[in-house]
Amino acid sequence: MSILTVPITPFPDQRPGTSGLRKKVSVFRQPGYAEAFIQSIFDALPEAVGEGLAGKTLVLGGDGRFFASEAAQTVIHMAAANGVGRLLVGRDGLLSTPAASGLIRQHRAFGGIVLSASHNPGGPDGDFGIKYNVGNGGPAPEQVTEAIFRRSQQIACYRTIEAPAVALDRVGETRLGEMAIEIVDPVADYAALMERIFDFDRLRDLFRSGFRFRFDAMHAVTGPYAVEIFERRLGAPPGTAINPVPLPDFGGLHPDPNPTHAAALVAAMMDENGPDFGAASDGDGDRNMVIGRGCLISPSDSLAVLAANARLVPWFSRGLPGVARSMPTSRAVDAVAAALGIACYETPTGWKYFGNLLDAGHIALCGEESAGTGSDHLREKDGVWAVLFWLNILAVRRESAAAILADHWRRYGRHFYLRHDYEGLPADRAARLIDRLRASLPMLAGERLGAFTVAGADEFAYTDPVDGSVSTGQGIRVELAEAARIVYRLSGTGTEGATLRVYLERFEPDPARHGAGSEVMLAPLAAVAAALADIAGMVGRSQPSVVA
Ligand code: VG1
Ligand code: CO
Repeated sequence: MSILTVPITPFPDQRPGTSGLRKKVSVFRQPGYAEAFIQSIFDALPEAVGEGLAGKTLVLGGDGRFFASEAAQTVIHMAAANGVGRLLVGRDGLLSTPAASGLIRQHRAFGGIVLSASHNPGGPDGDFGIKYNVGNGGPAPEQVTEAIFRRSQQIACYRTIEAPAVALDRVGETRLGEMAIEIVDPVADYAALMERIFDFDRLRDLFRSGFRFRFDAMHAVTGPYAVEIFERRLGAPPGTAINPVPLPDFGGLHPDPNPTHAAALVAAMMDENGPDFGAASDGDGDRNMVIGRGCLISPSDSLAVLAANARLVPWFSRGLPGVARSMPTSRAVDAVAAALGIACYETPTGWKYFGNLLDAGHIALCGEESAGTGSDHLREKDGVWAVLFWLNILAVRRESAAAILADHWRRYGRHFYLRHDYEGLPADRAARLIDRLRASLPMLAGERLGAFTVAGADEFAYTDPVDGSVSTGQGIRVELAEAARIVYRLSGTGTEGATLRVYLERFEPDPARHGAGSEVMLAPLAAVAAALADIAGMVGRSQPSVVA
C-alpha cells in the first residue's frame, strides 16, 4: 500500500472552540477540509505534548451522525499513513464521548479522536465536529488546541494511504498497512466500569420493586449503552430506553437534552401517572437531563444533590476531596462544599479545564450548568453515569426525586437559575455587545439596576492551580448585593453567527418561596440583565431563542 502526500492550502477557520472543531457538514465536506484538520492534530502533537503518534495507540469513535462514517475512514487511512501503531475503533465507528475517554485510560492510549458535534443538530444540513483527547482521556487542553490551530494555518500537505474502506461492523482484529486495528464493542468496557462505581444489586432491587424509569436516547449514541445497562444488566423493562437506535440524522430530533428539545419526555414526566424518573442524553452521550415526576431538576441543582449524596454511591463511599463547577454554573454546589468542608473550584466553561484538578486529586466530582456532570472515573462529562448516580441515590433513599430536591433546598437554600440564549446573532454585533459591557466594568460597582445594587463586576480569568496556565476573557460577571448574579458570554460551540448566553442566578433561603417557578422568580433579574447589556439595542432581540 502506498503512502500519498497530498498538497493542500490552509483553511483559515480551523480554531477549535469550547469542545473541538465544529462546523456545518457542508464546510467539512470541502475537499481536504477534514484532512487538513486531522493532519494538523498529528503534526502539532510532538510540540504540544512532547511526543508524536508514531507507534502509539489511538482511540477512534463518534456519535454516528451524518458524515461520521466517511470521516472515520479518513482518520483510519491517515492514521496508518502517519505511523500510528494501533487503532482502537468502536464497532460501526460508535463510541460515546465518555466511553472513548474510558477506553483511552484503560488501554493507556496516547490519545483519541471523537467524531461528533455533540448537542448540535445533525443531518446533511446540520453540524459535524472533530475533537482530540489526550492521554488522560480528557479533551485536549487549550495549549494543545492552540498548537493544532497554529499548525492548521501553515499546513501544506496531508498524508494518507491508498486503500479500500475498512469494514467496522464486526468486533475483532485487522490491519491496514503497518497499523493494527482493533474493533471493540463500544459498550462492554464502559458497562463494566459502571458496575464498579454503582451498587448494581440495589439498582436491580429498585427496578424489581416496580420503579418506573424512562430514558430518551434521542436516536443518538447512548441507545446501546442504555439498553445494555438499564434493561439487560439492571432488569428495567424492555422499552425503558426510548429512541434507542443511533441514526445519522437523529431521527429528525435535536439531541440536546433540555426541556425545549426533549419536550415529549418532559410532558410524560409532568403527567401524574408518568414514570417515577426520566432522563435524556445528547448526541455524544456526555450530557444528561434528569427529571422527577412533576419535577424538573436543573443541572446546577443536580450537581449539588449528587455532591450532597455522594457517599451513597460505592465509588464515593469515603466522600469527596473537593468539587468544581464552571463559572456560569449556579453556586448551589458551593453551598454543599461549604457544609462538607471541602474545596470548590470555579473554572472556565468547557470540560478541558477540569482535567488537571481531577488528575491531581483535588476534586472527584464536577459539572456545568449545560447539563454536564462527571467525576474522576474518566475525564469527560458522562450522561449515563449521571443518570445511574441519581438512580443509585433513589435506590438507597427510596424517596421521590421531588422530595429529595425539596429536602435539599430546605437544607441549603435554593439557587434559582436560568440561562437565556440569543442564537444566530451577527457575530460583529454580539462581539460589540460584550466589548461594551467590558468597557463599562470599572463604572459598575455601586450602580443601582432596578431593585438590585452592583456589588462587583469583572471579566472572568482563570489560573490553573496545577500547571499555572492562565485563561482570560472567560465571561463577564456582575455580582449583585441581593444574593444574585448575571453572567454574559459568547458560545464557543455554535456554527451559525454568534450565540449570546445570559446566565441568571438568585439565592433564596426561605423555604416558603422554594416552590415558585424560576421564570417568575428571575423575571426582575432577567429584565435588568437585558437592559444592562442593551440586548435589544445592540442585537435587536427582545426575547431569548432558548430558555434553559
Ligand atoms: C457549551 C456549554 C459548555 C459545554 C460545551 C460542550 O459551550 O456551554 O458548558 O462544555 O457546550 O458541550 P458554549 O461555548 O457553546 O457555551 V457538548 O456536550 O456540546 O460537547
Ligand atoms: Co455532548
